[in-house]
Amino acid sequence: MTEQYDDRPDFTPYPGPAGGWGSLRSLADIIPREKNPVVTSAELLRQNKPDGFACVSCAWAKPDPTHAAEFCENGAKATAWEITSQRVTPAFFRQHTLTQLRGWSDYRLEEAGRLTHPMRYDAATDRYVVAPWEEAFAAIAARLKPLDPRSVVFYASGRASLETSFLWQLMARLYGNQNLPDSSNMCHESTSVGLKASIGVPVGTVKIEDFDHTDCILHFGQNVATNSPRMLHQLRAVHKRGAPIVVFNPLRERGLERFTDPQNPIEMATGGETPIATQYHQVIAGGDIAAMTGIAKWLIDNDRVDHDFVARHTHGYEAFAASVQAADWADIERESGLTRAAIEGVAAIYARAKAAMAIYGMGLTQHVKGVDNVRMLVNLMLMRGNIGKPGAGLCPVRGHSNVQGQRTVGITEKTELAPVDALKERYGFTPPTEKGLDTVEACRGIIDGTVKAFLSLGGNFARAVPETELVEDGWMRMDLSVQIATKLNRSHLLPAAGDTWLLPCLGRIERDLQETGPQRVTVEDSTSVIHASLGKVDPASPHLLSEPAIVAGIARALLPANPAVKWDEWIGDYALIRDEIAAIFPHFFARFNQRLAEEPGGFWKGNKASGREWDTPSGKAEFLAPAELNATGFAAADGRYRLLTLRSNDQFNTTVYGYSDRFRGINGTRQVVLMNRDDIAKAGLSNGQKVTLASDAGDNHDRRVGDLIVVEYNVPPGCIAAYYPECNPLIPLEHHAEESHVPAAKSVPVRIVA
Ligand SMILES: Nc1nc2c(c(=O)[nH]1)N[C@H]1C(S)=C(S)[C@@H](COP(=O)(O)OP(=O)(O)OC[C@H]3O[C@@H](n4cnc5c(=O)[nH]c(N)nc54)[C@H](O)[C@@H]3O)O[C@H]1N2
Ligand SMILES: Nc1nc2c(c(=O)[nH]1)N[C@H]1C(S)=C(S)[C@@H](COP(=O)(O)OP(=O)(O)OC[C@H]3O[C@@H](n4cnc5c(=O)[nH]c(N)nc54)[C@H](O)[C@@H]3O)O[C@H]1N2
Ligand SMILES: [Mo]
Repeated sequence: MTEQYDDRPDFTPYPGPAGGWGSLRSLADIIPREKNPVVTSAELLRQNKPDGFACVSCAWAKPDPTHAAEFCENGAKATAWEITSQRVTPAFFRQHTLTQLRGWSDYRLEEAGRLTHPMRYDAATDRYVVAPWEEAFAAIAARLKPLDPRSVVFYASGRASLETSFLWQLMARLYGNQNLPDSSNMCHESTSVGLKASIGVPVGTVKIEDFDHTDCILHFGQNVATNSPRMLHQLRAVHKRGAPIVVFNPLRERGLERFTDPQNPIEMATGGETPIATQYHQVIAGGDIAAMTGIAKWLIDNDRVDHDFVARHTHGYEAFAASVQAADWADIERESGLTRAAIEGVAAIYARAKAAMAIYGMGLTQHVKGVDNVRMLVNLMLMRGNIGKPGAGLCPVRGHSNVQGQRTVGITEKTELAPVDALKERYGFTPPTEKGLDTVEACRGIIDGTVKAFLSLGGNFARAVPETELVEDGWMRMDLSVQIATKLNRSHLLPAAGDTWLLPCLGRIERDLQETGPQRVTVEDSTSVIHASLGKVDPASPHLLSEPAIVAGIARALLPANPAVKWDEWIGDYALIRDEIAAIFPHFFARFNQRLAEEPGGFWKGNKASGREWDTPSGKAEFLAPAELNATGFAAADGRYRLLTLRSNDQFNTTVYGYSDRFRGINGTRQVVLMNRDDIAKAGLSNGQKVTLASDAGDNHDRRVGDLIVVEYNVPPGCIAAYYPECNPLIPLEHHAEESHVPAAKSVPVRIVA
């Protein structure tokens, strides 16, 4: 798995802006790479259009009306990746044992192409062999029936549609558990927990129109050009209006510095570029609470707090203000890595704005104090009344294209968030109320043997989670592993001791033909807008089933007949699933099908906090003071670094499209560790040397990742950066956000072993 793509890796800083010709050139590379020429024209133009398919990449909002071409470099990669002409056929599995395939890189596995047939693992030959769908459903049900429902996990990765996700949670609850961990548990769960407590909704309050009205953006820990590139259009427009964009990020991410709009012919022709960030602050990893505390301190000292809003709409201000005033500037400077003057400069910019917006990503959520990071950002917004007016608000940038929507339709392990009464009434059963397992708890169960079966609706769980080695060992002792997927990945290569099934499904771009004709599905974007998506491309194989059909197939075999639960009818017409969603969640989805028809650009599901209605125990927005300035959850020590795990510009989570992290100038390899020049010297290392990283969590468990090339890089001292998922074996399972259980992947304590 340490396979190097190129034996001559290249580390040359990237001279250009994000977007621009570089991104078009990269597109020209991608299309032939996936061996699919049709992707360029017709398919891309249908992306994110009312009559087209919702992009399978990120969850960023689609403006209405849409741009002429509402796609981006990485959306195009995701499309090409899904509709590749490469196939993983039964012949492929005749050639390769799972033991052999475990030696392949993530890149090579997925590059092999789309899965074509339902497969059962045959332990005698160590290979996947073809099995008919009905046999798969019956065998899975036979394994599950005798198990204690508490020992079974139903994981969902955030790409699956609202329709599939609804069926998934219903199947789990009818079976008898709410062990429904979601990729969101590794991602924005800190947001869901933090925002809920502070402002009463678990999601952001910003709508795309707010970008037209904002006077200032504070931007924390999100890599726009790579992970939500279409947002560059909004940021560019904000910048052109003269509104400041202040960035906090340990790395100088190119897309936040400057951007050329590849859809703007004049900029492309003249080589013009728009700077994005007005100010760029290289906060140290885990230093954001300190930086925000400094900003808050200046606002208080200079009497720039909106006292009217605070009195009318909030609770807990006095205690919060006292804690901010007690913070010492020397501590703030040390913990943030920024100077007092720099922080005060930001505060002054922020104080001038009539409407300010806060945008953030994994740089805030994936820390031991990730929930405090989120709450502190809310505190800053509340201090100046920046929630619930045009141009203001919170904008957590979600990951997978429907990850927010899955939570909306009941994928949750928490009873208080589940529609227990509605389910009970409509389907005539008693839904489980024992709290289910989240991602970290599911991993604990896999490791200690209490989880016996794992069903996965997409994703690459074993590769995405921390503590790789123990999780993989435990995985292979389970009774059952069921993987519903489009492409081969590492989680599929870990056979359970009992049965292992690999069930290939249609992708969202593909035509989904059921009894009543072609079916649409729906997704929710980062701004709570619900969109329909209609697949147009021929399925990768005639043997594929849709995700809803696979879920229904398992459910039908597993569960006793229930006249209110009409799996067959629902699969024949997904509009009926939407009627079920509307019945269970009427406050968001009343008249679901009608609204889709009335508002082809998508409909907004609503958000109380953005109307200044605070669904909290006090009925007000809560100021919640963090206990510490440092978000890492561990102390500084000699030789201990904070490791940030990063995505490159050439991957989607564990899917590695290629080895070109263009904007960061890292090409030909992912086996790198980015280090500050002084740190390299201090550690007695040299640029280009290979090192091993070892976990320094103080729990005496030996975790190592070797063969990493030291690359001198502009990162703050004490912070080093390397790629996810290659470095996941270094993350202890118990190194997670305290309240949300999001693995703390943005500051992992490690040592360097030369
Ligand atoms: N093309 C593409 N698009 C994607 C994805 C993908 O892998 N590829 N993944 C999708 C998913 S699931 C998600 S969740 C999102 C992820 O999108 P992002 O939220 O952008 O996640 P990351 O790329 O992991 O890291 C975000 C940034 O946080 C910075 N950072 C790290 N530590 C800190 C810190 O302590 N403080 C601050 N202020 N910044 C810090 C890093 O330097 C990096 O620029 O993107 C989604 N979109
Ligand atoms: N160290 C570290 N670890 C991290 C992170 C980090 O920043 N650092 N980020 C975390 C985050 S934010 C997330 S969201 C998780 C991601 O965790 P996951 O969501 O579990 O992982 P992905 O890599 O997105 O899943 C990729 C696989 O999904 C399958 N797939 C793709 N499209 C479809 C589809 O349409 N249907 C089905 N059924 N399957 C499909 C393919 O088989 C593909 O191999 O990782 C987390 N892990
Ligand atoms: Mo994510």
